Amino acid sequence: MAEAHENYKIVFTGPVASGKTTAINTISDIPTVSTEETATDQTQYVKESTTVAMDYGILNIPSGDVIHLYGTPGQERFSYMREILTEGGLGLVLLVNNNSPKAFSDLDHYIEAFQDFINKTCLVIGVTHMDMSTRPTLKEYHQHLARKQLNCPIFEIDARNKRDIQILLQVLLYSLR
Ligand SMILES: Nc1nc2c(ncn2[C@@H]2O[C@H](COP(=O)(O)OP(=O)(O)O)[C@@H](O)[C@H]2O)c(=O)[nH]1
Ligand SMILES: [Mg+2]
Repeated sequence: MAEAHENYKIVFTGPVASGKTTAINTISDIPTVSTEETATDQTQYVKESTTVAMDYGILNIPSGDVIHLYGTPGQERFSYMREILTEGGLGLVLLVNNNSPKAFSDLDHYIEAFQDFINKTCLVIGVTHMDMSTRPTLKEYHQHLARKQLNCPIFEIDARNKRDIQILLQVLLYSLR
């Protein structure tokens, strides 16, 4: 009889243009489901289209287990989706865009919004767009998190780079053990 394989779920979150859709596309073994729609609120000034509902992809890992990848919607008016998307999730990948003047306040906002889920599971942070803006540095992120008594893995990543996303997910899975 075939061995039963597990299904896991990991949630990607972060502000608009932090790389959630790209990260899930980069790593997924199936064509991703992404519900993009022309933005109607203030995000239209940032990007022409944005994810209104969620992103979804699948990652098959060598053990035969399957990781389901969910990206949260960027816009605040879809915040009710958080509860649904995090239900039964293993952990949270929080992406922040270093090429944004709001990088730290975005970080704080998402940590607070997902506080209950983070307390129950675990968190890794990926800082994107460091090729476009080198400040804040990773050290400054660590100092910022330390002031909030938060100690979690944080990496410089490019959401278009498969290896970078693999490392983030591996660290998340290791911190669960
Ligand atoms: N230069 C650069 N572009 C990136 C990086 N990560 C993602 N992007 C690009 O940033 C844009 C926004 O990413 P997207 O996945 O749509 O963001 P989302 O709104 O969080 O889903 C896309 O054009 C990505 O290719 C990065 O580290 N550096
Ligand atoms: Mg998106």
